[in-house]
Amino acid sequence: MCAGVASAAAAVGAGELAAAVLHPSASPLLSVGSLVIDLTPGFLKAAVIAAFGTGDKGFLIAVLLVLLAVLGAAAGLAELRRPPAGRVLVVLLAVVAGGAAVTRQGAAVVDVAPSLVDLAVGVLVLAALVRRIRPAGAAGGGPSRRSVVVGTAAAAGAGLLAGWAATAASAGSRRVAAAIARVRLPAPERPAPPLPAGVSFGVPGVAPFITPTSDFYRIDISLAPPQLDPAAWELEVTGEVERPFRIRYPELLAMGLTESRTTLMCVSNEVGGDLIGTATWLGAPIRDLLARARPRAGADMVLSTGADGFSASTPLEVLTDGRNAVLAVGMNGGVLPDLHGFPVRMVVPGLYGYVSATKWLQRLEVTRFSAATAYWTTRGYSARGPVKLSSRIDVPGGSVAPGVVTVAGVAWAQHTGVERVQLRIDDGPWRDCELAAEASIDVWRQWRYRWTATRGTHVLRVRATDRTGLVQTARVADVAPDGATGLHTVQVRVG
Ligand SMILES: Nc1nc2c(c(=O)[nH]1)N[C@H]1C(S)=C(S)[C@@H](COP(=O)(O)O)O[C@H]1N2
Ligand SMILES: [Mo]
Repeated sequence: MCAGVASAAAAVGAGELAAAVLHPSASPLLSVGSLVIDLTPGFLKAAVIAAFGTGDKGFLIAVLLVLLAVLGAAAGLAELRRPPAGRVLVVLLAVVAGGAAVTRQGAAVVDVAPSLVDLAVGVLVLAALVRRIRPAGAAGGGPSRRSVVVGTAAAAGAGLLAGWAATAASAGSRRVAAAIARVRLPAPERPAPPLPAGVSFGVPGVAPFITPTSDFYRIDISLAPPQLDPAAWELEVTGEVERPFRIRYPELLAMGLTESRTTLMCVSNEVGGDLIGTATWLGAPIRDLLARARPRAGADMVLSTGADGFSASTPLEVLTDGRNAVLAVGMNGGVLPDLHGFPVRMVVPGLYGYVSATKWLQRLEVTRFSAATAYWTTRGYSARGPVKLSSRIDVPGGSVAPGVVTVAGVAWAQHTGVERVQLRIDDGPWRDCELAAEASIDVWRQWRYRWTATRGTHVLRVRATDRTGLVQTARVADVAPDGATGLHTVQVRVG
């Protein structure tokens, strides 16, 4: 019986931990909880809320845990008397949890993963513990009582610890969510110019011109984002400067904010990949902060550090040449979300994220490339990372019917501007595509081409040319050390 309870504890703990890491809303326990809430008749829900107030969710979880302990005990007894009945019960419980997780609104197939962890850990621990309890047969002696007790306690302990870690992690994110909800951002002192009509062709399947925050790619070295309290946040501006200083969040908000649109991209983006997005950022100009600190002659780099230990080396020149390099506090009209660096992050047009886009920012150190290296530079990436001119075919994919087909996508050359996009079909000539309106040289540009598709399999390739006349190279390069190159190529079946 204890073995059953212990394996239930270990399983649930491991599953919750997996959920906390993978996708907090996929927690098997909370999913089952939500399912229970959904299935609970209204009068009972009202009664529970009346009795427990905002503690209603705690009550529900407590009930579920007690229920799980009882079912775990039953599984332990069943497994001992009639194997594999206990393991079958564990599988059934995991199926319920997995089913609850994937049927939630907005759930993805991967949300079943934490329940699979539940299942694996539950079955393994139960089988192992019961094997130890059951006499090992005529020849062997039984296991020592001590090993059973230690095993049971270890499994239960591990489960409780994992569950506790998961709960602690999500409590932190609730605190950040509350802090974000309290932030009131000022209106921009310098609003972004209105988006010109025609920046988007509106071709279905092409990435939206402004990437919705919820779809914006996320890349960082943290399993769970650092949880910073804006009331305690302070930025240190230091290094080779005449006047080092510290600035707090309210002071930063009061600096007079700029609204700008910038396409941000990860150096790990493969040719044709989607680690790229465009947002409207609200932030304080970095050059104003640097002007206040007064960099000394000879300094050529700003090393920025985030609360997760990440750092980026950004050329001082890029931060002071007048482009919209900002300490962003807002994204797409909202407060900067925790996953994207709340409360403050850097956004710099023209550079890959790993050398410019420090999230959960805490420190700006004015220094030199010859004196300091950043996180990815010590791991095989180059110290400087200007974004490479590139383009992508978003549609069509797979197969289409013969006739006129719209081929479309995006091209980018941040802080230089896209001059031209061309498409090549099979071994044909490069043909000019139609370009959408340009919002600014700091954001991507849509393109389209009306193709009369004939039956068969065709290969489409795209290439862009930037404002300086540079033509996108066909030479294939890996993402390391300074960004992938090559032409995005897609195969289309027409029939
Ligand atoms: N603190 C911190 N900032 C970071 C990173 C990180 O790991 N930690 N990753 C960088 C990288 S590699 C990229 S591409 C961008 C991604 O920003 P996003 O997650 O908001 O899209 O953040 C940058 N800023
Ligand atoms: Mo990145």
